[in-house]
Amino acid sequence: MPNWMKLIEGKIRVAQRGAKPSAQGPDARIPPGQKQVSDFPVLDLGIEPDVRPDNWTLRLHGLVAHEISVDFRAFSALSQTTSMSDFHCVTRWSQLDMVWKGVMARDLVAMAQPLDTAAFVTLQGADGYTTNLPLEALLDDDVIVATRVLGESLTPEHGGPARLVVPRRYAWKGAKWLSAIEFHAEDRPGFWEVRGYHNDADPWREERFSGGGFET
Ligand SMILES: Nc1nc2c(c(=O)[nH]1)N[C@H]1C(S)=C(S)[C@@H](COP(=O)(O)O)O[C@H]1N2
Ligand SMILES: [Mo]
Repeated sequence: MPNWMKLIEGKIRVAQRGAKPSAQGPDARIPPGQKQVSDFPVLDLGIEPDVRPDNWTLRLHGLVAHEISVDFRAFSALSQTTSMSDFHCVTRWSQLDMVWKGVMARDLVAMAQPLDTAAFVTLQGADGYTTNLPLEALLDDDVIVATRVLGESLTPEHGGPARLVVPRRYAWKGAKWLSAIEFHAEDRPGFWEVRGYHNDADPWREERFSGGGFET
């Protein structure tokens, strides 16, 4: 069994048991069932792909009028935005006031010009990871393809050179080492979504797992 499979087995078991709804905590900025941290933990499949600024590219393809592929130099020449948001991981930690810098996802989408039939996207990481979103969610004004966080370049373990950040969803929707955004007419559940994680992943509605079962 490959190493990454062992690493995720426990998380799959938890997803299949489901989670009891939690009470809202005292801090209105912390979603139910979450605890505040400040050490920005690392969470992934345990596969760190060999992507660096000199070999990274991001491709937008599928149901688009203009397929595009940008390398790090071209990406850095696009209009850069700084965006502050809170980061909520389904494993129950939240880190507030993350400051991300990069290109708004909606600016990249505008370059590719999705067809009218495009309604969902797959976000692909260079480690083989995938996750899915409605196209609409990618267009929110806080969704960013980030190359920097808290004033530093993104480290490889946090998805550098570039990763997606989707503040209104649990953090698994933000693919690290973002390598492609594919546009589809139909929704295609990603790596965790096919393994029992909730398709929508709204931390405020505590959409952790899709099964109705409760954690024991
Ligand atoms: N490519 C890729 N992106 C990924 C993951 C992964 O395994 N591979 N893990 C996701 C999960 S489960 C979480 S909680 C966040 C964690 O981001 P961090 O390691 O920067 O804290 O990345 C998400 N993006
Ligand atoms: Mo996660």
